[in-house]
Amino acid sequence: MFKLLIALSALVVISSAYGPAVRATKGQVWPKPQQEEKTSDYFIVRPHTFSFQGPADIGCPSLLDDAFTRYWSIIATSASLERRGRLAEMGKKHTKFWQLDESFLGNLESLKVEVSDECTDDALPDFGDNENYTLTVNADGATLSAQTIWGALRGLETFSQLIYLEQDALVINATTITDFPRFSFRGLHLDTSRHFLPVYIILQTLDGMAYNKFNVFHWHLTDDQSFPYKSRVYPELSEKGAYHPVSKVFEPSDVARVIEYARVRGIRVIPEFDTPGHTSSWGAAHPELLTTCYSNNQPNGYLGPMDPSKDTTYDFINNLFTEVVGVFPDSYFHIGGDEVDFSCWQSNPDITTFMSDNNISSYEGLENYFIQHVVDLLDKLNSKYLVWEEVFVNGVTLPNTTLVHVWRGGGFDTLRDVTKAGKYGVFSSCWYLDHLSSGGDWQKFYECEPLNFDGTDEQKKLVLGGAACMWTESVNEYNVMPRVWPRACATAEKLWSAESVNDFGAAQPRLEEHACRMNMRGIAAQPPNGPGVCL
Ligand code: CP6
Repeated sequence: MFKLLIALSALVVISSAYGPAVRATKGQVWPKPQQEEKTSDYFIVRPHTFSFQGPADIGCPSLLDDAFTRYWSIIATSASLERRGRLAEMGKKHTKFWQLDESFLGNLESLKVEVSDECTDDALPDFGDNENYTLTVNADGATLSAQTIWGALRGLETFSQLIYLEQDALVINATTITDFPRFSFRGLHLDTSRHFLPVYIILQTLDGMAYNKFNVFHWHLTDDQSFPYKSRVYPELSEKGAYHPVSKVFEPSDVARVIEYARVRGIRVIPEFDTPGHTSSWGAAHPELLTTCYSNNQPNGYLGPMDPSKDTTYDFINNLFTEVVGVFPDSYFHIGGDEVDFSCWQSNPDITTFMSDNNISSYEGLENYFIQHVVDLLDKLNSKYLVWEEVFVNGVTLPNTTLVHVWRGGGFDTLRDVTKAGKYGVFSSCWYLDHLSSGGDWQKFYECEPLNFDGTDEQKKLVLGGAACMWTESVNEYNVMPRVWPRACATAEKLWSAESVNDFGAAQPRLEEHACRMNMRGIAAQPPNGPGVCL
């Protein structure tokens, strides 16, 4: 009997995937700063006597003041929310009073913020901006110095994460941080076509991005299933192609709100209008844009990718993209180019004639013809672009400003080829947020090293960063946040922190703290490490 019990309990242990709960750290920063020194000396932060102090003569007072307001609220409400949880946990009204000891440095009255570059309140974050900052908290007080306003924003995020609750008081340790991003392109990609996502979800996503120092919101606006972008020049695209012409569309004011919300957080918004594939929804209002598919020499009722043989296709794209380049202030535009299904082109006799008339001998060549037109058009509009990797692999001539977005399996070899050709690469192959496995499921994201390919230092410098991708076939506003967070945090740390920050076991307690911190700030992040508790 006794033996049986032992055997049974061993079975239970073996079949249980988890050990003891991962204990969260306190006041650790995610993503991990490049250099950080801490001592046990500490200040108490009392939100109602604490303030941020900016330079009196700064050129971008609103950008800085708005950030001060956001971070003051975060610090102040984290105190009350955290304390409420604590008191409930302790089952009593008052916890032990703070014990003052020789490490106590007093109340922290302020964080002094310095920005050395000129800035203006309408500044736009851009490719290659300096985001460095230094933060010191010592007996003399607290100072944050940055070259740019964007670096100051990153430093404010770090400062807010250094503060934690200890015995019923908010405290911050004496700390010296020198920090800068490893990669300049740190993206989150969100598909708002497979399921419509309301603006409040996008704004929450941008909050989550700021908490993880992401700086590019890649907005996959349109796809086969719906066209939610309300265009001024072609309003019929969303009237007919959105899931609902009124409630499932992004009005111009919605788009403007997203762009501004992102901008003040130092986040660029890069829109993607995927062509020539993934465009079925465009056909609801404009079937003439799409290729008629044939079976047995007859139209079979299906429409395929855009019809590359008609000048009217390019006129249409020209009008729409001229609008879009004007609406989105970023210098880059994502033109898609992925997963074009050649079978419909193949079936259509007019396309066959067009190809022989124009000496185009392959369907890759035909796609290139199409993309070349779109690229020429964007060049005229003075817009730079990203393309999905197929565009590069198929051999389209691209200027060196193009960013090739590597997404397929075998991405390391593609990055090698892209950079060998002197093009910039952006990496997503191992960061698919829609792919699930059991548990916290971020280890595989964390253990993916984007520069793990055969190439020279020069080649590796051409990898600008990457993006975690949220495709929304099975995701809507009710499950998108916990699916993105905290798993995207793993990507954020790969893209910000030093290459040597790659120890999953060491990251677990920090992500445990960070996910709880995001919960406290209103982000529905799921638990990262299995069993545990937020205190
Ligand atoms: N939708 C679009 C998708 C994908 C792509 N483009 C995709 C397909 C398979 C995987 C990941 C993403 N769902 N428009 C490719 C970029 Cl594994």
